[in-house]
Amino acid sequence: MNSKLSALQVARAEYKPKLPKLLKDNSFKLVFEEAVLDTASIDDIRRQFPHSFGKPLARFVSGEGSLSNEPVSVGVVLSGGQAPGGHNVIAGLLDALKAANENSRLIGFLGGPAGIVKGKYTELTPEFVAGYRNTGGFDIIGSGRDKVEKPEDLEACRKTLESLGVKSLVVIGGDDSNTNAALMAEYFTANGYDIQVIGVPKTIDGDMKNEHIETSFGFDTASKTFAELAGNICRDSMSACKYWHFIRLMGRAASHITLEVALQIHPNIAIISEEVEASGMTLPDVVDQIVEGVCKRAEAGKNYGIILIPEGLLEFLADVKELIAELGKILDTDEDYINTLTDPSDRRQHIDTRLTPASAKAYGSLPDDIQQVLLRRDKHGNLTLSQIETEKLLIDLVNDRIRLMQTTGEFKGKFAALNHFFGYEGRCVAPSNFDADYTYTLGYTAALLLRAGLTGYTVSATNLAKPADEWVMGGVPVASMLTMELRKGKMKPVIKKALVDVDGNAFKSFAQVRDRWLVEDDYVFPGPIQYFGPCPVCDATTKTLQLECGDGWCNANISVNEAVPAK
Ligand code: FBP
Repeated sequence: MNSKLSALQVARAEYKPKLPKLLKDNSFKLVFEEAVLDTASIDDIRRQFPHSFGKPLARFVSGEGSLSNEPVSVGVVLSGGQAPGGHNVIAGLLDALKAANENSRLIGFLGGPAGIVKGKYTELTPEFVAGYRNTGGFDIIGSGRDKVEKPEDLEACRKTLESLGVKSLVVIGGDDSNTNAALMAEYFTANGYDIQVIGVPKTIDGDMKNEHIETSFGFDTASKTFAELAGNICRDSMSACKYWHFIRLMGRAASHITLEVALQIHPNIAIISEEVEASGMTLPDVVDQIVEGVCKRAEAGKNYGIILIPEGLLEFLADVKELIAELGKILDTDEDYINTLTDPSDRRQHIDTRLTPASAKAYGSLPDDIQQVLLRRDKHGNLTLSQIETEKLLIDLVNDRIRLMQTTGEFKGKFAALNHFFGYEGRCVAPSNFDADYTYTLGYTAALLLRAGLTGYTVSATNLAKPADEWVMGGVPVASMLTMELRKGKMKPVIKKALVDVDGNAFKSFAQVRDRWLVEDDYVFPGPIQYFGPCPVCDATTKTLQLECGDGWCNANISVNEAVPAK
C-alpha cells in the first residue's frame, strides 16, 4: 500500500458506500423462483453440471429471515482484467461477514485463481482493508487470467481451501471467471466437499449482463473516464480544426463502451461492431463509411472530427471474421509448432499454406504486427485484441483512399489524422459513486448468499437505474447462464458474452441522432468523474443503463444530455 495519499484519496477514503435499504436495515428474507433457461445447450450443460443445473433464482425481499451467524473463513479471489471497484467488493464482503460474526475471517488469494491452486494467500483484516476502501485497482491481492478446469487444478484448489479451513469462496470476475466458479462449485458438490462458491459480475467491457444482472461493475467508471478523455479531444478538435481523431476504445468483444461513450459525447462517427456484423460489412465497407463521413464534413468546410472505434471490431468484419476462424483452426493443431518459428516470415509462410485463398489475401493485406497478434490466444482462447491497433490500420486505409480521391479531384478538403487508444487508463480509476456503491453492495450480497448456504450462484442485481436504496439483490445460478462454445478447438461451457443489442433502446437512441452528429459539432463534454456534489453530477448511472433498464431518475434535469429511449 502506498503511504503517500493525494488530497482526493484522503477525502474519498471517508466515503460510506450506499447499500439498498433492505440490506442496510437488515429487514430481508430470501425467496426463490424458477430460473427460465434459454440456452441452446441445455442438454450438454445438464450433463456437465448435474449438481448445479436446475437451481432456482434467489432474491432478497422485504421481510424477516434468518441466515447463519456461525463464524466462517471465506476465501476471495480477483480474476481477469482490472475493473474499478474491486477493492470495494472485498470491503463489502468483509463488513457483511464481520457484522454477522466478529470471528469470521477473510482470506485473499494472490495473483488470481493461480493463487488458490498454488496456495498463495494473505489474510484480509479490517485494518488491512481500510486503506483500500473506495480506491481503484486490484492491487490489494492482484489478479490473473488462469483457467481452473483440469481435475488436478480443481483438486489443488480443494486442498488449499481445506488446509486453510476455508469453506466458501467468492470469485470476482467476468464471463470466463464466473465459468471457473461454476466448474469449482460443481466439482466440490459432486465430490462431497463442503465448499461453497459464489461469483461476482465484473468487467469494464459491460458484457457480463442479462435480465438478472443489469450491468457488470467497472463499466460505469471506465466508460465515464473514456468519455471524459474523448470529450476533451472533441473540444481540441473543434478548436484546432485540423485533425481527425481516431479513438479506439477498450472492450474485447462487445461495443458497449463505444456506444456508451458515443451517447455521452456525440462523436461524428461511432462504429458499433454488432451493427457491422449484422449488416455483413467488410473492412473496405467500414473504410468507405468513414471516407464518406470525412467527405461530407469537408464539404461543410470541416476538415476535422472524432471517430470512435471499438477494440473488438476486427472480429466482427465479415472478411476478417472468416480469417480469424481459419487461423483459430490452424492454431488448434499447430500452435506449438508456430511458436517455435521465431522469424515472422517463416510463420507467415506456414500460415499461408493452410489458409483458403481469400483468407490468405486478407491476412497478407494486414500489417505485420497485426498478423502476429492474430496468432496469439489467452488461456481462455480469447484473441489479445487490446494489442491490435485497429485505429492505425483504419487511418492508413482511409488516408490511402483520400489521397487517391485528391489526385482525381474527388476530394478537395484536407485530411490529417491522429490515433488514440483508451483502455488501461480506465480500468483502475477510483470507482465512481455508482461503482463504489454497487461493488460494496455486490460484496455484501455475496456474504449473505454464503450465509444462506448457497453455492454455484453469481450475485444478481436489478433496478440499478434507480437510487441504491431500491436496488434488488439476489443470486442467479451460474449454470443457468452457461452455454457451449468452441474454444481452442473444443466445445466448452462458457457464459455467453452479452453483445450490444441493435434492437435495444441504447443503440436505437444512438442510431436516431447519429446523422446529425456527423455534420454538426454537437459534442458534449462530460468532464471528469465527480465524487462530491449534486446527485445528477455525481450519481447518474450510464446512459446505457438508463436507456435499457430505467427511467433516468437522476438525469431528468440535465437537458443537454438528451438521450431518450427510442420509440
Ligand atoms: P475482463 O473481461 O477480464 O474483465 O477483461 C477486460 C479487458 O480490459 C478487455 O477489455 C481487454 O481486451 C482485456 O481485458 C485486456 O487484457 P489484458 O489485461 O490481459 O491486457
